[in-house]
Amino acid sequence: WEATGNLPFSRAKTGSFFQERPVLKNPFLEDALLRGYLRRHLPQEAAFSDLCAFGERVANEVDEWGRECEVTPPRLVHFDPWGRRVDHIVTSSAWKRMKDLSAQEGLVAIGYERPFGEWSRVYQMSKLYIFSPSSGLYTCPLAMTDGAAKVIQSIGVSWPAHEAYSRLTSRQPERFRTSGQWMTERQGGSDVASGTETVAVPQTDGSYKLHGFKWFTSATDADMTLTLARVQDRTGATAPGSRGLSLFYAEVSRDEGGRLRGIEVQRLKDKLGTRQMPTAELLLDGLPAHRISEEGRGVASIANMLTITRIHNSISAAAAMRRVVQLARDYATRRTAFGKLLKDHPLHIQTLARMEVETRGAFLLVMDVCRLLGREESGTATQLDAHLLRLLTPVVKLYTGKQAVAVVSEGLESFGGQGYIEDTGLPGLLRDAQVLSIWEGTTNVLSLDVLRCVARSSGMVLHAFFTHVKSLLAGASSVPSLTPALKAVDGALSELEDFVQVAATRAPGYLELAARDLAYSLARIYTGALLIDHASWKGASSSDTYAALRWCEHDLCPVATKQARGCYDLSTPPLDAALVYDG
Ligand code: UCC
Ligand code: FAD
Repeated sequence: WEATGNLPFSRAKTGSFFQERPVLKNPFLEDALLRGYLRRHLPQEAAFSDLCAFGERVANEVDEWGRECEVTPPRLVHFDPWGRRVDHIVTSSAWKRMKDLSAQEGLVAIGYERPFGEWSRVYQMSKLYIFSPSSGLYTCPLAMTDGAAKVIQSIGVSWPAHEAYSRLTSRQPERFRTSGQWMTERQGGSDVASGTETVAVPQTDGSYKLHGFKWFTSATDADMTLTLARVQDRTGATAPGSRGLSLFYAEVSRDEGGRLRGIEVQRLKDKLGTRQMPTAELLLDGLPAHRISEEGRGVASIANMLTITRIHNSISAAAAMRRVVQLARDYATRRTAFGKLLKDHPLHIQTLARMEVETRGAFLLVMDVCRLLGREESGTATQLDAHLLRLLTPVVKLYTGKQAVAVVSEGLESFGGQGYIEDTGLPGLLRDAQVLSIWEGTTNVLSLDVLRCVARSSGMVLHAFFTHVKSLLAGASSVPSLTPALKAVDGALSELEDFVQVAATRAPGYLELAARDLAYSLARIYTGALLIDHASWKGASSSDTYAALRWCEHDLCPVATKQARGCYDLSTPPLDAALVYDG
């Protein structure tokens, strides 16, 4: 070596080996399940060609903008050079391009134009699913914009919100506007009823001025917002609790001096992730607003927004999983260890296959909720569909939010040390996944929402669940290769029925302790049935069958397993507390 001058590292300080990076290809063409699902349910050339073209654009153009959003986070300018208060949230040019793109691609509009009838939500969410991991978190303002449009539409599009509705659902970039969703105050983000201190002071013209402090407001560069406040009576008194809350529409505007009307931006949050997007603390000091719900019907009226944003959240969760799997499987064809490519190490591929199973389950679960939403909106939903939509919305949000963190974390590890390196863009996926289980209702709060909707429907939502799962299983009963999976879901369903019967005889605290495991059981059983149903379709592949079989190896009904172990007995809370506070 010395004689030939070919010493390793002799000329280059860096050596001569450079690892090839994982390549993002068209996320639509790379996704067999997405295409299979659409071939089955929405076999429309127009949808396919649009998704394919959009996927191309995401891979070749938009993904870089997303990266630009990440490395150019928003900043807050409180004062202009001459000392005037301006509270200007400066965002990157890529963030602004995302807004124009969103309008042009109809990422909100599709849900309201309904080009494919009851399948329009599936089509819209398929676009968002392709877009989300490259969007620089622009999917967050889009979720809230969609939710606001839905609320305005369901309340009745009248003055002053009718103009807002047409802008929120516009395809013209110059007309398109986004909305915020300001619910959280310092005292409570989950317990909005106790936590909301903001008051609405009636004005002589029928409008209101809002005074309060909103502790988390995301995508605060929005043009308008929906928010909650308590209407003051003539004596200045307000009603406490949920019944005191009303829903308001407010525009974010500036006076002639360039100052925000009735708002001071206190500061931007310093966040673990979602750094591409501003999240601000806002002092509302006389914000002009219009009440759009009946007095005291604020929470019930914003519930439509929660449904939409929770579905968007679940799309983002499934999309994050899909993206990390796509990148990891590509990387496995480029990286060599122990003399062969990673793709030729069975244990590595088993790891990726497990991630794939989770991703497929999440995808089918969220798409089924989109299907139900589409049916509700196009007037074709049965009572069973309506019950399922109510029950499954918190279930899909809580389950996919948690899965996303697990799958993306595993995904990062599949790149070895490079998965931990900032400028690969990979760590951002994990940071951004972590928020998915926190905002829009934490896992526990949504588990309790499941209990509440079961109780309020007198069990009808559960009845719908059992009926629909059984019909999915019946539809696949003639496919022998799926028998083990069918047996597993069928058995889990019986266990769940037994659990429900036993739980009904117990004190209320029993169900509260079981709430999270119950929600997980609902998610796993329903997803198992969906995977089986998809695999039994005539156009399904052997991988679809394999995914269903693998999913059904999970403990599909953890609530029954833990019930048998006495985990919800009322003797456990003091023991849990003693354990937590031990020492
Ligand atoms: O985090 C936020 C924005 C983040 C950015 C957006 C990201 C979107 C995804 C992007 C992806 C990249 S905004 C803040 C979100 N905050 C929450 O989600 C709050 C979490 N807490 C809850 O969900 C609680 O369960 C509350 C606030 C709903 C509980 O309040 P109450 O007042 O105690 O609720 P009640 O008494 O249970 O319900 C009051 C009424 C009832 O109707 P009526 O009076 O007719 O019986 C309920 O049936 O509201 C109805 N209701 C619902 N209806 C309550 N929840 C729902 C629901 N989920 N669906 C339908
Ligand atoms: P808490 O309610 O204090 O919850 C703390 C813990 O207690 C959680 O683990 C929760 O699960 C648990 N817990 C609470 N109640 C119960 C119970 N009854 N039983 C069992 N466990 C319980 N909000 C907005 O309104 N608009 C926004 O735009 C917005 N953007 C956000 C952006 C980011 C990046 C983040 C992180 C948050 C944002 N939020 C926004 C706030 C978010 O919605 C809340 O943080 C969330 O709803 C939780 O509320 P909290 O922070 O008050 O937590």
